[in-house]
Amino acid sequence: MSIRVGLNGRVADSELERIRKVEGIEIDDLTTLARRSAARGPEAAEDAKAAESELDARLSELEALITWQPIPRLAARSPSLKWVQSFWAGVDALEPTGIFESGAVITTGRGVTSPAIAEWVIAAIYALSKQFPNYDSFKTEKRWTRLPAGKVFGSTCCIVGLGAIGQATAALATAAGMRVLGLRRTPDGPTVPNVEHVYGPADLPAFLEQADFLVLAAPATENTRKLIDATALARLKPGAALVNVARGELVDEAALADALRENRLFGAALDVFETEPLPAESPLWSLPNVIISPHISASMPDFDIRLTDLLVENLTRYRDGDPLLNVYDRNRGY
Ligand code: OXD
Repeated sequence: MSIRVGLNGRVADSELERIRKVEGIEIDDLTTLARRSAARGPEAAEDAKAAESELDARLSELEALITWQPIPRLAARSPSLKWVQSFWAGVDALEPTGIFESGAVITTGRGVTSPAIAEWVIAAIYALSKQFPNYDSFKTEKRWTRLPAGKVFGSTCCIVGLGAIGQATAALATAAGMRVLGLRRTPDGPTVPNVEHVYGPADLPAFLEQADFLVLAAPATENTRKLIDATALARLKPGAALVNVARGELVDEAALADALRENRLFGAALDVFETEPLPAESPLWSLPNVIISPHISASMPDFDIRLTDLLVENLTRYRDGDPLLNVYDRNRGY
């Protein structure tokens, strides 16, 4: 008998075909149903209700689920679920679904998009350093004003989080001639390529004081929420810049806006925010030398192929009873 695995998320047809070819697995594509059941507004209400009850019936039969977006009340609606594979590296969005308490194994998309995110970080570091956001705003005024440029080569890149994204960033930062320091939960773990020194959470102040570019690449956990608050920002050198590709929760956004407004920081590149989409009233929108992108640093043309490589591998392992890749550990928070 085959294992029934739900899929909630779009992948290219060619990749869906590869997933469906894994023997012993029956894929139930719930993507459209989940989208219909989440539709809001009076004209969608009837269809949403019908979709919701069909989704309930299909969820109740699943042994595993591959998901892009969290399905509301997943644990209650899918009591026989033994495994959930997320598209994402960070699985914090699954928290309200109750799945962490259900005993199901959760696996993440760790590593799938880390090369793209590392490229975004380095592109942002160069753009901030060379003042591209300011020049871009001058264009609208046809203004010819020269600004002092910073230098990336020889500067210090401090990376919080040395998982797949942190390590890919460290490799590119080293190639750009930067000195790389890292901070992670367990400083005494194995050495990390391209990282000169690994600090632990207790050394945060000494770590921050060295940063020309502070890069956040750690998951949102109890220990990292608001890690970069007003006190942490005050530790940074005048003229340092912040790059956040982790989660908005890691930063106190109001304190960051103050530090930028008062020119204590040189700039910031932000792909993630406390609230997404970033509300129109956020002061970050109008601050100079701030790069804002809509949580897309992971975007890459071959995402579906790389994700499918992981899905096929983990589906095969699950079927064969072998250890899964990227198992999420709730105690560590990643
Ligand atoms: C992730 C992301 O994969 O935010 O978690 O891109």
